[in-house]
Amino acid sequence: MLDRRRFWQGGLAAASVLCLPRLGFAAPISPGSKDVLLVIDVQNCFLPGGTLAVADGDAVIPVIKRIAPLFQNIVLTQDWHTPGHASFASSHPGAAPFTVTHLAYGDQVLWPDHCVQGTADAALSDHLDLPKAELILRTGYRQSVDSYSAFLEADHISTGLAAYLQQRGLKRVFLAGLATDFCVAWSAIDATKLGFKAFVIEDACRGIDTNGSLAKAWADMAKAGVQRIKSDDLRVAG
Ligand code: VGL
Ligand code: ZN
Repeated sequence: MLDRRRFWQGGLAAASVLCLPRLGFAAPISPGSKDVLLVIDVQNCFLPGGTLAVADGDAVIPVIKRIAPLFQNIVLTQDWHTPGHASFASSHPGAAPFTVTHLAYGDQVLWPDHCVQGTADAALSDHLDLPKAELILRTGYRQSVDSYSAFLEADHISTGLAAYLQQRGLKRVFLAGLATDFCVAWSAIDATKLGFKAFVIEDACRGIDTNGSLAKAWADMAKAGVQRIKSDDLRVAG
C-alpha cells in the first residue's frame, strides 16, 4: 500500500516539474545558422548626450558585445531621418516633443529632432564595434513617414528586410538595442506577424517610456507571441 509520505513526496515532485517552466527557468538557447541578431538603432542620438537620449541607453552596449560572438548572422538598423522629418515636433508649428499628432497613416508621437542623415548624432556608436554585421538597414528616411519597425514603415510599406532574411534562410530573430518600447517592440511584433520567431533580449534593450509606452510595449509583444529572454539564456551551441 502507498504510504501517505511517499504519496505526498511524489505529488510534490510532479507539481514542481510541472511548475518549473512557469517559474522562469528558461531552457538555454543556442543560436545557430538560421538565427540572426538584429541590433536596433544603437546610435549616438539614443545614447547619453544624444538628441533623443534613452536613459541608461549605453548599458546595452557591453551586453550586445558579449552575445554577438554567439551569432553567425548580425544585422544592424540605423534610424535615418531627413531634416524636417514629419516625426519631429519642430515640423508641426506649436507642437511640443512627446505629444501625439495624427498623420495620414495614424497616430504619431512627435519627437525632438534626432538622427538626421549624415550627422554625427545619427552615426552608429563607435563603441558597438560589430564589424562582422552583414547588413546595416536604414529606416525612417522618407520625409513624411516614420518607421519604428525594421520590417514595415508606418504606412505598411516593406523595408525589404523580411525578404532579405527569407532569402538567406534566416528564421529566428533575436532583438537588442534601442528603444525597447518603439523600434525594438515594433520590429519584434512585425517579425512574428511575418512568420519569424522573435526573441527580445530584455537586458540588451532600454526603453524611452513616454506615457506608459514601455509597459504597453511588453504587453503588446507578449500578446503577439514575442518571447522575452535574458542574455544569460543564450549559450554557445554544443
Ligand atoms: C526610435 C523614437 C523615434 C527608436 C526612433 O529607435 O526606438 N524611437 N525614432
Ligand atoms: Zn526616429
